[in-house]
Amino acid sequence: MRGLYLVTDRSLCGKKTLEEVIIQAIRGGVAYVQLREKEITTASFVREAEAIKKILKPYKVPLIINDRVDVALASGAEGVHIGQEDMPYEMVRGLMGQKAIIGLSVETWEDVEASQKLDVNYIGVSPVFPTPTKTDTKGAWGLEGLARIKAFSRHPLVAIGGLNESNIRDVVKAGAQCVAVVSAVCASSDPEAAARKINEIINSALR
Ligand code: TZP
Ligand code: MG
Repeated sequence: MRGLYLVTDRSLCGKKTLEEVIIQAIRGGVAYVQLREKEITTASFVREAEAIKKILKPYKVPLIINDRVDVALASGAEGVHIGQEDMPYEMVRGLMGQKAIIGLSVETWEDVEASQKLDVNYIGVSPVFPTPTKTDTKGAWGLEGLARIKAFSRHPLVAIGGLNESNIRDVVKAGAQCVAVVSAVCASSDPEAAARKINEIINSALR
């Protein structure tokens, strides 16, 4: 996992459709797209996932579904992102297969320790900074927490929460090779330019 990871939020897209935002973000260099839906029906979620899967295919950008293994399987998505209260990792792996990308959010140090035993593809360090986009979190890791996880964990880290042009360099320097954003791209008036700029910051910090 490396580069910019877009997590979607249709409520932040303003007048644009989610599809438009995703296409623009891909043109700006997004490497992974996670479809995150908390309020739509299963029928709509599956239709949406299939449509986005078609959009991403020519760009070879993997589609990751938040929480829902059934939606991932039904839409042919490459991966699933699970939280601590979702289906347990081993079951997700059993259903999705060896090649799937499976990410797991870590919110506490106990979560980080427990993740060492799991063959997840990445852990989502959640949240790095407090964010209005997701408020049911257990407090923020900060740059020190991120660096502590980097020193301990065997997994690639995806940083998420409150990340934008002003702090992404520090987050990469603290140990995240992959940076996930919601509002910095979805709520931007120009998602392509926003993604391109963030991508440049990540790549220059990784160099
Ligand atoms: N998980 C942890 S923080 C978060 C999620 C989905 C939201 C991040 O949103 P933003 O707008 O990039 O701070
Ligand atoms: Mg979840």
